[in-house]
Amino acid sequence: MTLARAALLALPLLVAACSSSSHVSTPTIQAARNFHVAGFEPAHPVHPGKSTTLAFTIDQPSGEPLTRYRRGPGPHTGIHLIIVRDDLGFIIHHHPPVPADGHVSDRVVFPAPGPYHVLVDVYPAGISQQPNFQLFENVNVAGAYKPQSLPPFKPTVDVGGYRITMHGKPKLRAVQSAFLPVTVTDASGRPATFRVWFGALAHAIFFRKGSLSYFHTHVCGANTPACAGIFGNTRISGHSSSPGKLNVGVLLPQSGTWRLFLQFKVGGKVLTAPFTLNVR
Ligand SMILES: [Cu+2]
Repeated sequence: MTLARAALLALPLLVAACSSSSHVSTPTIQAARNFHVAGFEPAHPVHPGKSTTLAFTIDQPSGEPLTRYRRGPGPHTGIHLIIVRDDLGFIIHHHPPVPADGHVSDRVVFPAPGPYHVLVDVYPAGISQQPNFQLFENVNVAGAYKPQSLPPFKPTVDVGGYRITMHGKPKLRAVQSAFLPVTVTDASGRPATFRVWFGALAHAIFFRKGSLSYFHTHVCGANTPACAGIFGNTRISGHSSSPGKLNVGVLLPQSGTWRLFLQFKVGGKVLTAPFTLNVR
């Protein structure tokens, strides 16, 4: 493994501690070095707009497939598949079920041509020193690809008939926790009612432009057991106690330009609101 690759691996693991519900102050990169993705499909370029089988097994250091995953309520279980195009123009977020033999198979529609970064966030059972870790794959989607540059920060995003507004321009600094106040209203201006989706009221997924470093927090409510996560000694999961309001916790490890994909379920559908954030 090259040094750069090792550093890349270490960063997502460091921040991954946030998405754990246990107390983590000394993250380790050991597990990611020893576990790996086996038999990944698709092995060849695929076509945009077509349902594609994405399949793999996580192999343990012993060479045996990992078959025991954390289960139960809350978002910190099983396998999370988070796929972004390298320019952060698209995101796909699935929690595919893991069958008894550990062989995961999912159907994915890649929306447009280009290179995609496939992040597998793994929550194994019975590894107390490390609640989760990430592994990576790539998929090439055939066709003409021109990377899109990220738009500057905009406080308001309209998606799926809803309006998502971030209040106050965020002043973010690397390795400093902060909360971003967000409101969501429907077409008539009424506060949206959030439904629990993958164990949380909202998922805040952050990727850094260029390096694709990753960070993930949740917004929890009264009806989301095991949702909160702790990073070091800092509780950074957000909370929502009234309709239409989300307080999004953030703690980014590096300066740079980040894309936040804020995802939640309202009116029977999952919406994704992207925001560009600058971190000093
Ligand atoms: Cu999540």
